[in-house]
Order: sequence, then C-alpha cells, then structure tokens
Amino acid sequence: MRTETPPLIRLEEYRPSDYLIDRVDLDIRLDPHAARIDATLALRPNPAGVAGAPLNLDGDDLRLVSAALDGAPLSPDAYTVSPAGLSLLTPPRQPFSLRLVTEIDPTANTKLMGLYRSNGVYCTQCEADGFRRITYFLDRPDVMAVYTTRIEADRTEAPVLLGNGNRIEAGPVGADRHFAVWHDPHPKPAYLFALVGGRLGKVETQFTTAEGRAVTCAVYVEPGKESRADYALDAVIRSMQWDETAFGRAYDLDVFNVVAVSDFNMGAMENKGLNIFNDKYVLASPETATDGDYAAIEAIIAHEYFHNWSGNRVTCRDWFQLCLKEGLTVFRDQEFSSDMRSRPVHRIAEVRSLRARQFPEDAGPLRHPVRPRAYAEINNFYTATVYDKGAEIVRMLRTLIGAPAFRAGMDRYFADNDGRAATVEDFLAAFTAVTGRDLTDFARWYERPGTPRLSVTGRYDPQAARYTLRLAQSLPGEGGQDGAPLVIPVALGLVGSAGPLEAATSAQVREGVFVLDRSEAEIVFGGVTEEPVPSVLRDFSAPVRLDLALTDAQRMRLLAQDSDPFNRWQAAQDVALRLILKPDAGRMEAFAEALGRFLDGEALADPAFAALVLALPSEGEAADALPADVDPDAIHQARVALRADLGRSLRPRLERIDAALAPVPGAPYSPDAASAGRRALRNAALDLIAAGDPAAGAAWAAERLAGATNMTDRLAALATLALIPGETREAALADFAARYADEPLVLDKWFAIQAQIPEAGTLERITRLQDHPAFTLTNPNRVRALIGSFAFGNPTQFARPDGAGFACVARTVAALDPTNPQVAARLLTAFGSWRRLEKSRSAKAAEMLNGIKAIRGLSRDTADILARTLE
Ligand code: 0A1
Ligand code: ZN
Repeated sequence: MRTETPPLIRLEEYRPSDYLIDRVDLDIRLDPHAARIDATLALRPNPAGVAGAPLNLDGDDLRLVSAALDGAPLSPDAYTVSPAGLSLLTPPRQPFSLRLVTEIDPTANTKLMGLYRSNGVYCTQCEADGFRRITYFLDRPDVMAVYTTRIEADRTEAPVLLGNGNRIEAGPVGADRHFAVWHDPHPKPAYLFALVGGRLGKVETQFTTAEGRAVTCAVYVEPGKESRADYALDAVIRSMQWDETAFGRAYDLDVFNVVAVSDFNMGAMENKGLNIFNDKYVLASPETATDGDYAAIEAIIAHEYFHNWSGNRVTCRDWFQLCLKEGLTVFRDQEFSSDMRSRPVHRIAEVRSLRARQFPEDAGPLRHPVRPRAYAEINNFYTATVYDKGAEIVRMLRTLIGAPAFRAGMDRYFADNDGRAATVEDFLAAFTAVTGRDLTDFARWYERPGTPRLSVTGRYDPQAARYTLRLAQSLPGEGGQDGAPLVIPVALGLVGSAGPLEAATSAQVREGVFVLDRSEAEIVFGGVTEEPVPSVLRDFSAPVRLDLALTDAQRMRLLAQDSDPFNRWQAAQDVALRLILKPDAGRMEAFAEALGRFLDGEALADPAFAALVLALPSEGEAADALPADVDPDAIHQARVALRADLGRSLRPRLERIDAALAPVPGAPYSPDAASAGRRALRNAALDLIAAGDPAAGAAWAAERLAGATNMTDRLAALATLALIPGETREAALADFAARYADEPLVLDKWFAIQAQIPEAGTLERITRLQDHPAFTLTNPNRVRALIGSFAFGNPTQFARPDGAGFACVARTVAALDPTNPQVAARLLTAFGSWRRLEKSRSAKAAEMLNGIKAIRGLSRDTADILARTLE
C-alpha cells in the first residue's frame, strides 16, 4: 500500500458544531505509562446545528475505560468507537453530561502532541488538535468551555502541578501523592488547555495590572537553572506593561505561568495562563545565550503573552482563520520589540526574515493564501505565510488607515469579539466600523497567494521641473491571468543631492504614502529643480518585490542621503545583490568606497544598523532573485568573492571599528540593544576581515574566541573560524564541545555551525555528529540544529550535484516520520524550492522525494507536504 494523498478539509464546508460543551471537569491522574483522564463534559445541542444529529467526538490514540451518560453507563449499542473518535448515535435533545474515562501512555507519546513527558516532566501540547489525544472531545476552536482540572501525581515525581487559570485547591493524597485543582473562568477552546507536572524550579514576581489586579508571574525551569529564567521573567513583565499602554489590554487571571520544557515541536504555546515553551526560548545567561537568543526570548515571551487577547480572549472560529491570531500577534510582538529596541533595525530584521522564509515559500509548490481555503493537515499551516505575511497585512492596514484609527479598530475588535471565536471578516469589520471604510478590496491580501511585483519607473523633465513616477502592480493569479488589483500602500519620496526633497504631488500622497489600488498609476511631483532619486517602498510598506532600475550611484545616494533607514539599508543590499549575481570589478570598487564613506561617517553612531549594512544578501536571497536554473555553487562563489574583495578594501576601517568597539575589560555583559549592536558590528567587521584574509582571520578569530567573555562573541568568532578550513578550526570546535558538553542548547549551536560549513566534507561531518552522544532524533531542537541547519542553511551542500545532501535529509525525514511526523514534515519543506534548481540537481531532488513517496504508511503530515512539493 502506497501512502494516499490525504483528503482535504475546505473552508467553504465550514458549519457550526451540532453540539456545544459549556463545562469540562477533568480529573487527571498522572502516571508514566498509564495516565488516567476522567472527563465530565456538560453538553447541549447547538441551536445553530442540526437537531438530533449524532455526536461525533474526536479521539486519537486513546484507550476508552468507561463511558456514562447522565450518570448511567452507556450501553454498548448507544455508541461506537473508532481510531478517529467516539460517536454517540442518538444523543439527548436537552443538555446532558457525558463522563468518559480514558487511559494514555505519556512516555510513549513521541509525537509531542497531547500529554507527554519531556525529561521526566509531564506537559501537554494541544494546538492544533492534541486535546483529542487526552480525551474524546469536540476538538475544534469554536467549541469553547469553562475548564476545571484536578491533577493528581506522585509527590516526588511531580511536586509542581500546574493548570490553566487560577489554583483553587491543593493537598496531599495518602502518603505519596498529592493534587491541585485549577479553575479557568474564561471559556476557551480545547487547543488552549494545558497542564504540567514535574520537578521544576522557578523564579517569580508580582505585577499589578492597570485594572488593579495583583498577578503572580512565574517562570518554571529545570531545577538549578533558575538564574537563567530571570530575563524571560523580566520580558513577561515588560510585555504586560506594554500591552496595557500600546493596546489597552490588561491581564485577566491571578497567575501567569511560563514553563520551559526541552522536547517541544515548535517555539512555544499560548495556553491560557500557562504558556509552555521550548526551553531554547526561555533559558538565557551571558555564558550560554547570544544577543540573538535574548532578542528571540523577549519576542517569543511577548508573542505568547499577547495571545492572551489576540488568540485566547478572541479566538479563531476554525483553523482557516489561523492568521487572525497569528498574523495579528506577530504584528504585536514586532511592535513590542521595535519599542524595546531600535525600530529601524528591527524592521530590517523582520524583512530579512520575511524574504528568507516567506518569499521562497510563496514562490514555490507550498505556496498558499494567508487564509488557506483547504488543508489536509493543519499542523502544516503554521507557516511563514500565515505568520509573517499575515503580520504584514495587519501592518499595511495600519498604514492605510493611520495609527489612531488602527488603535480604535483594535479596541472595537476586542470589544465586539471578546469571548468569541472570530473570523478574518470580523476583524476587518471592526476597522470598517470605526473608519467607515470599505475593506473588501484590501481583503484580497488574505486570499491571493504569491508575492506581488511592483514595477516603478521614473522620468525627469528639467524644463518643467517635474518628476513623474509610474507604478504598476502584477500578481499572476490562477491560470496565469492577472487577478483583481491589490491595495498596496507605497511609502515613497524623492531624494536630491543634498537630501530628501519636498515636492508637491498630483496624486494623493498622504503622510508619504501613496495607495496603489489599481493595476497602474502615475504620480507627478512638481517644482523639482534637480533630478531626484526615488525612494520607494520606504520602511517596506508592503510585502512585494520592487522592480526599480536605479544605477549604483543613485543607490549610493539613497544609502548616504535618504531619510528612510530601511531604504538606506536596502540600497546597499541592492547593489550587493547585483554584484553577487553579476560580478564586476569596477562597480565593486565604487561600492567599497561608498561603504567606506558610510562606515567612516556613522558606523559608530549606530553600530546595529551598520552591522546590517555590512551583512550582504544571503545565498538564499540571491537564489530567490534568479528566475530559474539556480546553481548554488555559483552563487556561493560569487558571494565569497565579493566578501573577500570588500574585506580587503575596507580592512583599515574594519580594524578601526574593531578597536573602537572593543569591550571595556571587566565590564559586565548586558543584552540591551545598544550593547548588542556594538557586538554585532565588531563581529561583522572581524568576519569581513577574515573573508578578505583567511589566514590572519583564523588567527584573529581564534584569539577572540579564547578571550571571549560571553556567548555572543564566542559564537561569532567560532562561526567566522568555521569558514576557514584547517587545524585552528578543528581545535576550536573540539574545545567548544568539551567546554559545553553538559549544555544541550549550546551544543545545538555547535551542531548548527558545523552543519552549515559550505564544504564537501560537511556531509561526512554530519554523519559523525549524528553519532555524537548529545544527538538524538527524539529531541526536535537537536534535529533542527544538525539536520535542519544543513537543509535550510547550507545551500551548496544540501543541493550537492551528487544528491548526497538531499539523501541525508530524506533519510532523516524517513527515520523521524514514524515517531514525530510534525517535525519530519517541517524538515521536508526544505525541498520546497527544488524545481528552481538547475536540472541535474532538481533531478536528484525529485529522485529523493519519490523515494520518500514509496515509503509505506507515511504520516498525514509528511504525505501532505510531499504531495504538494511534487505537485
Ligand atoms: N500557537 C503557537 C504555535 C504552536 C502551534 C502548534 C504547536 O504544536 C506543536 C505548538 C505551538 C504560537 O504561535 O506560538
Ligand atoms: Zn502565535
């Protein structure tokens, strides 16, 4: 039997549930192999559903122990049980109660969905459909209930027992066991249910909300690692404060708990009052975490916390609306991070990540609308498109209607939908209500897959002192025809030889934003007395690909003179990208000179920004810019050559930067954005010096490594060294491994650096590392660090012409699929751009994909990604 293409669930087929569940009472006895769940569900027919319909409860991998209806055991002919669930054939027409006892094995739960054990800690993951692995249920987000959960466990095995909401009772059970009862007054869908039981240490503090509620906030971690939880706890408090001031949202329970676990499929989960985190996004100390880790912890803590309103208080009607909570919450966490750090620097980071992950997704076989119309496996739709393009849509909405109206619309959205399961239409309706604006055309952003192209040309008429910009959009729709135009906010302006120009415009440009809502439009600027350079798509005002032919000199004027930091950075990127795609010694020299002037002028004034200017477009971005026939080796070599040239040309400046930014001896490490920016620039300088002079670079990096006083500098030096083959590198890698042998999260960095070495020997190195005692397929972080970094971060070796790189990843997908299909399927998405590779490589990729296809009994997750990738 071959794995069949899994059946599709369609948005248009949505209908309300025939039954609702008002209350859920759970009595859960934790046990390593036989956890017992005694669930009492208060059910009633849904007036919006079909009267008298059978009640079909979802279930997955459950053992039913007993079932009773309104207190009486269910007779065997009243229900059926299948691998997909339990059906009550003729349920009562009035409210009724169903008591179901199930048994599950948390230790054998390798999928990490439902109730499982991570390093001996009991924890849960229920989004999207994990609750059905705990008990039979209407496991859909529009069924919202009030939960009371009694958790009982062995006292030594699980001294800490946590649930959703507030703890209302706790006490001993006999000599060895104990219990806690948690009550969550806020109705919620099952995907937000959570519990935790284990030996955990904690840090905690109090926060008083604007409404005067005293909240105990705690972060739970592996005992002994408490000090590494301080930064996460601080981020919790800052998130709470920020959501009150920025969005008027206050916290609504007496406790807010965060728990870090080491085996987790994703980043973290916003369970009501009990966020569960991948420990990678909680634990931080200067010795084990980089500046990037600190920033990610801050962002993800904020993201999960902000879900308390955008996701939990207002949830999704169905999984097609996933972007309603995810896009909005990403937008919110981005705003938070921008306020905590440098806004322009953060915007650039957001766009880099969008281009690295979302643009290729939207250009390949896994593309889908921000609100998909159909899915086979919802767990495969936690994508860059839903999250990051979803956030860009919210950002565009704010740009279109302005910040005050946006805030009013958000207030309206929360007020109108509090306690409800909402849709994208409900979201847009709130903004229409406060602005009177019809957003039907704007809503096309949710429906149309693909990245639109925005083509802009400029014409200067010196006689008339007039500058004309012509803008045209295109997005091939279904069947290749252009669909209806999108509403694209285009922030723009003109830059003269001495800086930004003020000019009267023919068309409506409000606060620097022109709204392109037709397929093309023209803007005429009057009173322009010198030929300007257009600065278009400032602050990346829309998620589009901009075609604007400028000369290098014009771009360098933007770098030097534009008022928009994003476009200053973009200008340097554009020149560098063209140099990678089409090397040219003369242009390279001019570019180096311009960069030099930029560095002299202001590198030390804004080091974080300067570091981003020095970070050239990635190999992936270069590949993405090519129409087809991608040869990763050619791109790699061109990029290496450009970096080497720049490193040599800029060397004196880079050395000056290095010296100027050297840390004060003995100064304590601080993860704040300004300090991080200085480290980023200094390390970028060293990396570029090494690119130009590998021998000196290796020695310098080794020295830096030896003297490093924090993980940021240590890892940056190791990453620089990793690109320079030789004894120094191998010794440094060995030394690093020995030093952090007991630190799995640090060893992940070590795995990742080695997996990304762009050399033919890397595959063999990976084979060796798979046998390293710290590596295991059962921990998703380890898999992502070693195999994920290779598949997503090493384009030349993953796409080796002999197919061996593809084979390595395919083998891991196959090995992992039976135990953890979610992580296996995500790894498989690395093949997403395979058709764009030049022929010999794409043929090898096809071979590997077909090899996976031939495997019997593939999971739905993997089969779905595979079918779409091969489509
Ligand atoms: N809602 C979470 C993401 C998430 C989704 C699925 C999971 O199951 C494995 C876990 C987490 C977020 O946006 O952070
Ligand atoms: Zn989220």
